[in-house]
Amino acid sequence: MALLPILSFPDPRLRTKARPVTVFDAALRQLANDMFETMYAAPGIGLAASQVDQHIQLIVMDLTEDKNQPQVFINPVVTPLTEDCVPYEEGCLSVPEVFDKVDRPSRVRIDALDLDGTPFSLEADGLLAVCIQHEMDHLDGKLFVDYLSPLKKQRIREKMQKRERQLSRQKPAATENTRRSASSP
Ligand code: K1U
Ligand code: ZN
Repeated sequence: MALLPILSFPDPRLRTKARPVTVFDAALRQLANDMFETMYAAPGIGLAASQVDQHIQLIVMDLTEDKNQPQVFINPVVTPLTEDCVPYEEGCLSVPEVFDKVDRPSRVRIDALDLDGTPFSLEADGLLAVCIQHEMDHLDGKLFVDYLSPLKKQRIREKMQKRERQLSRQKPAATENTRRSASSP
């Protein structure tokens, strides 16, 4: 098991579109396990492979406080089941310490594969519906800050860049992220 570095906004690698998974092997299982370890340590309730610079359609999630209901979604397709949208104060491990309201359809159907490549479907509402839509956006290169006003997004970008500078002063080895994100839009 390994803790993986999580990319931070505005790193341009977060804008990469994830490709479908075609091989269900030990390496995929290992990546999913490492993503769970990374998500639990953060701590978070979801993580898309895009956030750890692996651009495949793989999402891990665990919405429980006891961290005992791990869920894996591979090549997921999410279909809204209602036009009703509900606001939820979202957070993101790639935009640390920022929370804001996003409106999303309140009920969705999820069609996905598990780690063996076996298809499954479920209907989701509440936090599961919010979280899967947030993670699907990651696979599509989209972030929750993209739903906010340009002014809010700019302030968040500046806050992240300041945070990145402070972190790289404390820990010079963390400069790779800073270099890559400094020139991004
Ligand atoms: O994708 C991510 O960046 C993970 C994100 C998922 C998410 C949370 C809330 C709404 C939509 C999507 C997080 O996990 S942020 C951290 C968080 O919400 C949390 C952390 C510890 C306990 C409970 C929640
Ligand atoms: Zn996120």
